[in-house]
Amino acid sequence: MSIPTFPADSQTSDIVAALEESGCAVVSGLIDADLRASIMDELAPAMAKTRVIQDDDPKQFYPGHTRRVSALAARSSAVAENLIAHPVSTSVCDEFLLPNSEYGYQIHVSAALEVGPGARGQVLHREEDSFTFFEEPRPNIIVASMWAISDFRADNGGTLIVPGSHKWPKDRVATEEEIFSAEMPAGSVLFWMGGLLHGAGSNTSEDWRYGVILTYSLGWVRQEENQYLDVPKARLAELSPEVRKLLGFEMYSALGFHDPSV
Ligand SMILES: O=C(O)CCC(=O)C(=O)O
Repeated sequence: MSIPTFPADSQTSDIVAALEESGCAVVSGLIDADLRASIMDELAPAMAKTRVIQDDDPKQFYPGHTRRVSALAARSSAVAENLIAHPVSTSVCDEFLLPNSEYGYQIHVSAALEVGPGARGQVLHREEDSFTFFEEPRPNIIVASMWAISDFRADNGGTLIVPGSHKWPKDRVATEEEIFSAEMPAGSVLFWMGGLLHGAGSNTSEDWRYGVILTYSLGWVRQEENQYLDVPKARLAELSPEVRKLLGFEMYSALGFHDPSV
């Protein structure tokens, strides 16, 4: 098994079929250099204020020589307007999440992730690991995406993926031969299912790897990232209704009412 790769004009049904089978898929050529530059410019002030983890503690989830900035809907119009509701992402999520969440799905996590020279590989994990109520393999709860803002290579920390592991029982451990690096040119997106083993790769190069992770979850589960605290009301008013809904600012059936007079 390997990571199936598709050009930008591919049929959603082909991407969905690959995701069902392998649990992962790359779609290349989706965002241009200007948009990538705008994303990096808008996130640069927050990135500059973020400490690069210096001392690597192998027990820590985030390896040394990496940094991350979250709350992307608040911080970047380029991400909010172009990536969160990207039609390729929403068509993939429609297929996998709507059957388990009839009123819609939501952003689970938004973050820009930089992997610097010298970073070790991240421990392999599943995005759905918080949902221990369900036994593996779980029903589809999460679809994850990673936008390549820089090139992703095996030597600069490209995401490690274990194709097929979304169908594995909990305790099966991946062998070296089963782990693949998601190599993709800048402008591509990697999708993977929430039950798939993955993690950031090690960076043995001189370059920083720059990705934007956007994960989507069923509308009735708790989001990993707290959008209600991270997106100020004034900023919310600037976002499109589609993006506001994706951030979780619309009721899901009876869930999520509030009193606007407070
Ligand atoms: O940076 C990557 O390639 C993967 C990151 C990841 O899986 C995480 O931080 O949960």
